[in-house]
Amino acid sequence: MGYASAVLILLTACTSQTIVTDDSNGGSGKVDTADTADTGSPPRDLDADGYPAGEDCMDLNADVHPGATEVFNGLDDDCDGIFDADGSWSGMADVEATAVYEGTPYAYALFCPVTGVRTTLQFTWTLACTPDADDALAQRLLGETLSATPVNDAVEQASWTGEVLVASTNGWDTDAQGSVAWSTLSAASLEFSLSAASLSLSAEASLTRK
Ligand SMILES: [Ca+2]
Ligand SMILES: [Ca+2]
Ligand SMILES: [Ca+2]
Repeated sequence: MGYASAVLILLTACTSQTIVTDDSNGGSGKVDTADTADTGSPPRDLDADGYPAGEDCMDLNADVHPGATEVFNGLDDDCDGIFDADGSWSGMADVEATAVYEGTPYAYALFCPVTGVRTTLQFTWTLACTPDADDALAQRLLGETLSATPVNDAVEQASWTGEVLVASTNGWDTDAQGSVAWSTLSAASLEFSLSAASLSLSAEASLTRK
């Protein structure tokens, strides 16, 4: 064997030995060419809506993902952290009250702020009227402040109906019947009324979400 042939055999032997030294794939003896490109598992997208878990706040519902349309369903459809019409609400109410004093009815028209906070299952709100401080009879009949709050603040998806507690700082209170109807995620109308021998009252307000 000549010198050149010996070197060729040696090089061939060394090359073969180098290829099989990677034994990290379980000892199969095959070259693991995927090692350098292996960056872990691909992102999960269980509902196959194009948004992987993490970015998709509900990866088991293809209707819920960033950019989806938020609707009244108790879910955060667009994954922005806000469910349905949750948030702070406010508006002004036109309130008409007629109080009977010594057989004579006295009518008052008031413009009263309403503030509320909606969470997925509740809408807590308060109306607060302040009759004319210079009108002694209004103060006597209605009080310094006349307020209204829902007795039960649990809401359906886009509506609420129930009893409203109307209370005066003069120390009396009475029940009214009311409702709130959401026309959109950012607009709602509120109304309530009562009719009793000594007091009748009606209130209407348009509310908007901040
Ligand atoms: Ca998804
Ligand atoms: Ca949302
Ligand atoms: Ca929703």
